[in-house]
Amino acid sequence: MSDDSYDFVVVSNRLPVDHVVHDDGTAGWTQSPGGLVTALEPIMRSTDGAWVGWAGKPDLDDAPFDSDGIRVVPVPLSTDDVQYYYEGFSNDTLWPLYHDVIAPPSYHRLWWEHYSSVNRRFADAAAAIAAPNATVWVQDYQLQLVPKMLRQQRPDLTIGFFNHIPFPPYGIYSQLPWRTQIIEGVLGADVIGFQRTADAGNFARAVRRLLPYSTRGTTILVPDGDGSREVVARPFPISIDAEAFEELARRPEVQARAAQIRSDLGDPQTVMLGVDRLDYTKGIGHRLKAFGELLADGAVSVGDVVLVQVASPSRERVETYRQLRDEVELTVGRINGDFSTISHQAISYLHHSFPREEMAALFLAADVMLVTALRDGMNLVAKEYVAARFDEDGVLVLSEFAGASDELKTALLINPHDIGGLKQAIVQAVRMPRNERRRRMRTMRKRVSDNDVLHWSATFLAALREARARG
Ligand code: GDG
Repeated sequence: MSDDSYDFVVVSNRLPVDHVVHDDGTAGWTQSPGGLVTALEPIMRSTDGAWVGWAGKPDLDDAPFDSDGIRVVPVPLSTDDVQYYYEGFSNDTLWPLYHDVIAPPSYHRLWWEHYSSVNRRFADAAAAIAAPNATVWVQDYQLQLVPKMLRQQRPDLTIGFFNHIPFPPYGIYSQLPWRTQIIEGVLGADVIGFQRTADAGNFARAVRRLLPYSTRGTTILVPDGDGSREVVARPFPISIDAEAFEELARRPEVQARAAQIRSDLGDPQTVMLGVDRLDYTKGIGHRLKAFGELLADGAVSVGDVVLVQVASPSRERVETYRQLRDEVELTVGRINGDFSTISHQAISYLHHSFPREEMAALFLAADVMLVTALRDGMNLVAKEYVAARFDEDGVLVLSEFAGASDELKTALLINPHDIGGLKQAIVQAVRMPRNERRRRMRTMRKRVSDNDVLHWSATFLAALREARARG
């Protein structure tokens, strides 16, 4: 290892730090501690790690620097790159396509050109700092060409790729004009991780349809020189730092805040909660429809029940997201107009982001958590709710289209398209006896605590070590 090369390199679209400009005009960096940072921090520190990614604003060109024991290597993006690679190809082509075309994907050759050239820059940046025989872990759908580009430059590296979002069935995936290039890009990795068994299966089927490679179980044989290379493609369901989340929820000030939230809401019998990025994959409209109908039917009534919906702002420069915001806010306004009283609102709608402490307090305050995604890689909110409930109370209503439903089987599992079924589940949740709530929550808590995010990263990295040992 030299001063400027690293044995473990993570490559992701966004860096684990945010670029900020202070009031006095000077610029700096703040930590943005997401789940990925928590998962990778220990290994980053113990193995001399570097993180390659974008700082989140266009036209910055900062030199690499050290942040809390991690080497941070910014990849600059121009305004055009942000528009075409990030907002365009990543968020308006791949995101809707990979989420079962819930919204129509746009296909533009100019966007693809930027996607390829930006992926090339990420690969070059990683290749330049990886030590001989280093391990490089590439994250997510924005960077699917990076594994192959890296391998071409640096065959000595062990390369992992993890897809945080679903991988769609071939009938949908095959729409993509660049479907073969993307598959070949990902196959540059030694280990390819997905959230669910179904995603790994869809990927293997796409490989078989598009390329003459043989697959055996979770192994794909990719031609390499005169022979072939074994690529493993299998599920590694991501998770959260469950212990830290529980610790947060146990803090006296967070518990006091939870009680305050309930009292501010007028001490209803039932607080229901939704927490989502404002994204069309999250099924917010379906949830509102079911709740509105329950109010209209008289199955639940304002004063007894309130729905708190946190919709954190997301991708506001993409037109589909602007339309979604309009639709959601129109529906919330209609339901509140029809059912709220002077003293009680039907829906408390919050279009902001909150600190983690406030999230934990909301989870503690909520009798029923509604996760009604139409398609979701995992859904960490569901796991956070479970981790926060050290009191073994609370009911999780969970879409079977979220990856989390593979593990959280004692949630009330629903099909969000079946509004009748969703309404029944909400009523069941509201009426569920305490011992049934406890029994279901206990089982889910054990699962989330046994399979936390450290388990996730350790399992993936062990698979990478096995790949390296195979040679
Ligand atoms: C993608 C995949 C997969 C949300 N609002 C606030 C806030 N959040 C936090 C939540 C949670 C995270 O953001 C959202 O994670 P999700 O998993 O629910 O969803 P995506 O953002 O779509 O994530 C998803 C994930 O990647 C990981 O692989 O599970 O399927 O789509 O942690 O708590 N946090 C704070 N304030 C907010 O207002 N502090």
